[in-house]
Amino acid sequence: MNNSSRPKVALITGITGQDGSYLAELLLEKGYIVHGIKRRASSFNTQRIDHLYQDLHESHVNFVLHYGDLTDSTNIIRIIQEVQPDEIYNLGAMSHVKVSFDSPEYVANVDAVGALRILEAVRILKLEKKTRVYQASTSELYGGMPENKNAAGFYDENSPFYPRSPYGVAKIYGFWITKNYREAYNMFACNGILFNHESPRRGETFVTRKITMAAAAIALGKQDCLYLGNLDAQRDWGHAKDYVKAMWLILQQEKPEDFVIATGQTTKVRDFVQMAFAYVGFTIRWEGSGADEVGILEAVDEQKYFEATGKEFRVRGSELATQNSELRTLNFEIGNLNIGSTLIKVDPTYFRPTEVDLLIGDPTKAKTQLGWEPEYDLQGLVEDMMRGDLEYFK
Ligand code: NDP
Ligand code: GDR
Repeated sequence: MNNSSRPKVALITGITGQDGSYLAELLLEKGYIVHGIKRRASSFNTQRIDHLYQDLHESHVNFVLHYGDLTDSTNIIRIIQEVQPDEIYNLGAMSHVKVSFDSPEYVANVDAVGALRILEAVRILKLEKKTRVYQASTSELYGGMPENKNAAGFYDENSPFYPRSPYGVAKIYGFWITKNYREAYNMFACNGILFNHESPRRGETFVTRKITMAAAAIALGKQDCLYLGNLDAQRDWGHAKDYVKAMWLILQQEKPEDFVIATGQTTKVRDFVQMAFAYVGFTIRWEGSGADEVGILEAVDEQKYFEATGKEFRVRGSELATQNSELRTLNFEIGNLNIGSTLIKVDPTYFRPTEVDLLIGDPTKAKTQLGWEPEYDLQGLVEDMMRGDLEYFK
């Protein structure tokens, strides 16, 4: 609620995505009326927010969805005019870095010009004094250039940008146009420069979710092998639930400013693989190198495996299987899994034409100025994602 005790009104683009869904929950908890823009699709795209749906025929509706698209200015202007939001969170984007190499022009239209369309709509409607705008900027702006880290070895609010993908290049326009509208028109428009954040709701083609889904499916005998790209890429991974809190805090400040949101820790993709598989008791051994590298099941902690899956792990063997029908059933349930099985293979299809090798952010400004503190560490994130995916596959 604000001073006049009228509930605040927020508009979220990208409400059907990972962050949009957590942010909508957070704002509803805080008493906001939440409006969201969803795209018309031939199949359902609202799974992450279905639990928030309200029948518009009910009396006290505080969650409303509008059909729209960031490529359509007239639609954006009309929705903002109708909603008269106190806060806009522009989270809508084609957010997959690898896919941005396949559809660069579309990415520019949505991720770059889309941000402009939001800001221009606020200006055209003369809402500059009323409406605050959050722009979803990203650590991809830094491009992982080692020479651009600060003296302590982190990327912070003052580090230079060097984007390495059509996605990063589009997002750099979004960053600067937000800053320019702040300076040119005195708008309360801010960038959150968020490092990677994940959750059980993460899209299934991003690397962390791909790994946790595969670890769960392989442990349950529903998948044989996981194909990955660059195992040595390093990312600063946090939990999306923590990061949407920072988005809100950024718009509650007295002055509009930009903030880095990160954990300050970086981890290799291959180590995230180890952590996810360790949740089901598996140890992975790496063999080979480059495109020929594989991950092999070296050992299984049977107790951990049982706690995570509810199944007993037994080394597969034809003698055992013929002697004992119970074991035969268990072996059947866990498919072809065995000590020595190749569980991970590198597939160069997933390599990127230009890669961001390492990202690590310095969240000091957010911690001191916003009072932001994440609740999850990486281990907590992995556990949350593994629990979700084991549940899903069971
Ligand atoms: P998701 O990919 O999960 O969600 C993207 C959202 O944007 C979806 O709701 C999607 O709709 C919507 N969208 C895509 N294209 C359009 C369009 N043309 N018009 C309107 N909406 C569109 O991303 P996240 O939730 O992970 O990220 C949210 C934002 O934060 C994005 O802008 C992303 O680039 C940025 N970001 C994300 C980080 C992360 O680690 N997650 C880190 C830093 C920045 P649909 O469901 O129909 O596809
Ligand atoms: P990223 O996330 O590109 O950092 O962008 P992603 O999870 O796609 O990749 C992270 C790193 O893992 C390597 N990798 C793979 N990536 C994918 N997707 N699939 C694979 O099989 C695979 N194998 C290795 C990648 O090469 C990369 O180095 C995310 C998105 O949410 C952006 O929208 C956001 O802006 C940034 O995070 C911060």
